[in-house]
Amino acid sequence: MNRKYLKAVLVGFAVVAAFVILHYGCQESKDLTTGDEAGRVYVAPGTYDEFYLFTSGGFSGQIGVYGLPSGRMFKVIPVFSQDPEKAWGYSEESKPMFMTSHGFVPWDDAHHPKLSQTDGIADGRWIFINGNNTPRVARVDLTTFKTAEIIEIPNSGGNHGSPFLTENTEYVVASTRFSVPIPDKDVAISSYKENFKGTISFVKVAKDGAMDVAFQILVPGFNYDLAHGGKGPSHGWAFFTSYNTEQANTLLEVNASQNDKDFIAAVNWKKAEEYVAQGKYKTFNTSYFRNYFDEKKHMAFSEEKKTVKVLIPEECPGLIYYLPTPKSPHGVDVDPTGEYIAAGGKLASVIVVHSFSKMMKAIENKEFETTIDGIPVLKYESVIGGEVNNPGLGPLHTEFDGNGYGYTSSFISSEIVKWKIGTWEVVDRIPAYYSIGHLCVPGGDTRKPWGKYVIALNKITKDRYLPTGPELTQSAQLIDISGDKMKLLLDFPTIGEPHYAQAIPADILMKNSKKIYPIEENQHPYGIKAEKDARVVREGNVVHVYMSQIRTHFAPDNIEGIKVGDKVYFHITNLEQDWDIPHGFAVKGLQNSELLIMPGATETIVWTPLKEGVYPFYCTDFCSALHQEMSGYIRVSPKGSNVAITYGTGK
Ligand code: RUQ
Ligand code: CUA
Repeated sequence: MNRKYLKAVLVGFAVVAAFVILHYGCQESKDLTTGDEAGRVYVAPGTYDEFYLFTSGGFSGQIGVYGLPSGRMFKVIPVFSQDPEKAWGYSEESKPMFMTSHGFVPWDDAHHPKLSQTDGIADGRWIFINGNNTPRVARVDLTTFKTAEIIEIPNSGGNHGSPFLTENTEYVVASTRFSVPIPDKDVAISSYKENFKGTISFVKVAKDGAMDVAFQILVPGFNYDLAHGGKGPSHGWAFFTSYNTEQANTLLEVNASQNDKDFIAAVNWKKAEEYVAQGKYKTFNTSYFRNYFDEKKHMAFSEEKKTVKVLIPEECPGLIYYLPTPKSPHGVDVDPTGEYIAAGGKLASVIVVHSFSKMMKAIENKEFETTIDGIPVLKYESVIGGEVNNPGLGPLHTEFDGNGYGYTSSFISSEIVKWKIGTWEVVDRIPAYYSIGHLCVPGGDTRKPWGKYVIALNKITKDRYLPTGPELTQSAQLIDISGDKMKLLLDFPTIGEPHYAQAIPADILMKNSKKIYPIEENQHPYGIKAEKDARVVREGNVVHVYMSQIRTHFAPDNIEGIKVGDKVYFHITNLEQDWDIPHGFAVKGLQNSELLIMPGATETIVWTPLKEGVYPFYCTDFCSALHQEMSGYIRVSPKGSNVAITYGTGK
């Protein structure tokens, strides 16, 4: 090695060492400004370098999990769509998660991931996401990165303005994108104005995460688009944008773009709670499903609910107000202080920012323009806090950095515009490639954003990536916001359409990540705790196979006595108790999907053999050096045959 080279290496080491010392030195001086009994703490901006990014899959129905700043994808969490890789929606245990009042619905359009909060700060317990098409809200457990619950929203025509939260995750909100007859009935579409209504729903979230529709508010038949909960002084309120206040039912692109201003609905949900407690609601008969996954039984359960409490604004004064907002507003975003409510008017030439304190004064002084179906419309001049001029064309969504700035995505001019809260001046702008929809600052819609980055979530990527046929990837872009000027760092493609995304420091989730399911806690009725309990039981033409897996064999791995047309249930328990040792299962001709069973879990797949013969089965996940040996045979005999059930391993 020559001297010059050695010197370069030594200098390199010194730089790395200095970085490590600085890096970890600064991690130690974490500013713990708030905490709770579960040990969740908020750590000040700038302290964290690594984040998890959760993106919505849009029409894929799932959630993508990425690391920041690398932009590398770690996982797709199956939520609303069947996923044969994980048997989600194919295994007997997971099928109930897809139950709705319309039957088994194995797909949805997922738009807005939203991290649970304590005290207005993301706490890392769960992430929620809405299903837009067959109105639903899902809750994903962030210890397992697995969908834990899906609840259907009744009396809704499409759940877009969802699942935004109140400050302590008291409620998940859901507002209907499309107004419909409520309760739904067979009427002429042209009777829209007299028959169609909207609803704004509040879904209670219990301490353990269980969801239940607490109440709904019946609102005029507009299109309700997005939402955000208040925080700090505005805690107790939630805000919902609406468009199509024209109440058009055809050619909306023209007919719903007539009015100069539409509305943000401000809902006083604490007041709503009082009205509910006083019994001032109507009980509507309906049907909706709540599905949840039991981690001990390793299976999902479905329950149908039949009634819902509905509040009527006319009968509940003070419950809801309209803030006039130009023009066909889309996003509604509340700044970290809770005072400012920014609206993204798709067709507006300014970003309108309402003031919460002015709104409260205007309510007190009854500064109303008019009243619609019992909902007072406040005077625009009375509630306006500021207008950001020259915000780009087609402003949609705003996130905040916690340092006094808002960042707004502008779809048509394809850029992010940075503006100062209070002076409302635009201080910086950066192009996005191309046609940005949502954007995300880690914690950027909470009381204490972590700042550092803004992630642009783009709809179109023409010429940015290699062509892949008629459809090109969607993408995200990572932009550094730690200085005065925004700096583009990285592009990365995303799975599905990233409508919205949320990010949280890696440290908060990492330490809670579950490694295995303890086998002694496995309460699956068809699970087994040891290989000696493996067996095959015939009940008429139904056969239950109680099977185990451990490196590197199945028990049993030879099965005879199965007959053509039998309904064979493979109940497979993975006996491993080591992190990251799932085993798979697939048998030739299996008509649905593989199983991928986590350590300590039991899963079931059903198979109906249609032809006699000998069927190999095997493990699909490369689990050890002898993975290829992890296999077996099933003998299938003709329908009337008298081959007895026999089974075993190593005999
Ligand atoms: S939307 S691009 Cu579904 Cu949230 Cu605004
Ligand atoms: Cu088990 Cu491969």
